[in-house]
Amino acid sequence: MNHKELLEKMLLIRAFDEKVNELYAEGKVHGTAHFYVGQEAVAVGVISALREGDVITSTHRGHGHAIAFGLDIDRMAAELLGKASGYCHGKGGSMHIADVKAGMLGANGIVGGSMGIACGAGWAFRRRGEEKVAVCFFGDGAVQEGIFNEALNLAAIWDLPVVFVCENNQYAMSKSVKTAFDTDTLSGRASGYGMPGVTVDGMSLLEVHEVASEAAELARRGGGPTLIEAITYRYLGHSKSDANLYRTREEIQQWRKRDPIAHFASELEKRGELQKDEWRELEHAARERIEEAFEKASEQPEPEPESALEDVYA
Ligand SMILES: Cc1ncc(C[n+]2csc(CCOP(=O)(O)OP(=O)(O)O)c2C)c(N)n1
Repeated sequence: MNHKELLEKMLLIRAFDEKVNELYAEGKVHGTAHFYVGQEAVAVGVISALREGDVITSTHRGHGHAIAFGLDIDRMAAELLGKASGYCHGKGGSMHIADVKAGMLGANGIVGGSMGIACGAGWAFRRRGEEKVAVCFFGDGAVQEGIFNEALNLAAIWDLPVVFVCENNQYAMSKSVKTAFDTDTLSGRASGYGMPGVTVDGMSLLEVHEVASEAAELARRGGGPTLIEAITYRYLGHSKSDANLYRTREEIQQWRKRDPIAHFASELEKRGELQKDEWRELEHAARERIEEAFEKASEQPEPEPESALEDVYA
């Protein structure tokens, strides 16, 4: 993908989650959802470093990972509206979007839950002798889960081709990383497992891409896992119901000034890869595409009541 296409991906992710946020407010989406707005450079920076056949595992905040991985926006929109043409036939919602065949091994409502899945995928690649990589996305809150220790240790001792990507968006619900950790970086934990750890500016797509490319290549060559910490920020609340009482408006404004999309667009303008303000047209096109997806989805049929027990067990 060229730089302009990467920018377009980030714009699509933003437009998608802004739209979902709006639809919630209108009572048109049920259940809950967690928005990726502000974090787009992480998903797009990491996933653009992958190759055909690589896989990812995602989180409760998974729309950005899914779109960056190339999932079908129409089917995602249909899932959010509870329609039969959605990824889970309208019965899973936001936190169960997956396309296992394509290599998107699933959003996950269990914080840290996908770390074991990523190790399993990495183990399968090793056993089959395939030069493929599993990327595992998770938040700063997940670093405090027991599975973090188990998964990172196993990945290290078995040299699994797994890239652990911690999206440090500064909060786990209302808990600030400043009070949850007494360390300068979360990537520092990597040394306890004997794997490389690196902290990167998660608002910079190019920096994320570079670090992720190195980690993926190391894993592909049999060099084992890496822990990447991407410093980022979620602009919107933890989920649809969040009054943002644990942080100030000023803090949000400060982070918005470092917006990953505006930052990357101006970088491309400087390089002459984009005309001045051309990204505003791309933004408009992304919004139109998302409007179209939700419009189409709203016309799709609901799942049949008889199908309620289908797809429940594997
Ligand atoms: C095992 C588990 N514990 C608690 C929860 C409730 N919960 C949902 S999201 C969340 C915060 C997760 O924070 P973080 O991992 O930093 O991700 P972020 O929401 O910031 O993207 C919690 C505690 C859960 N879903 N699963």
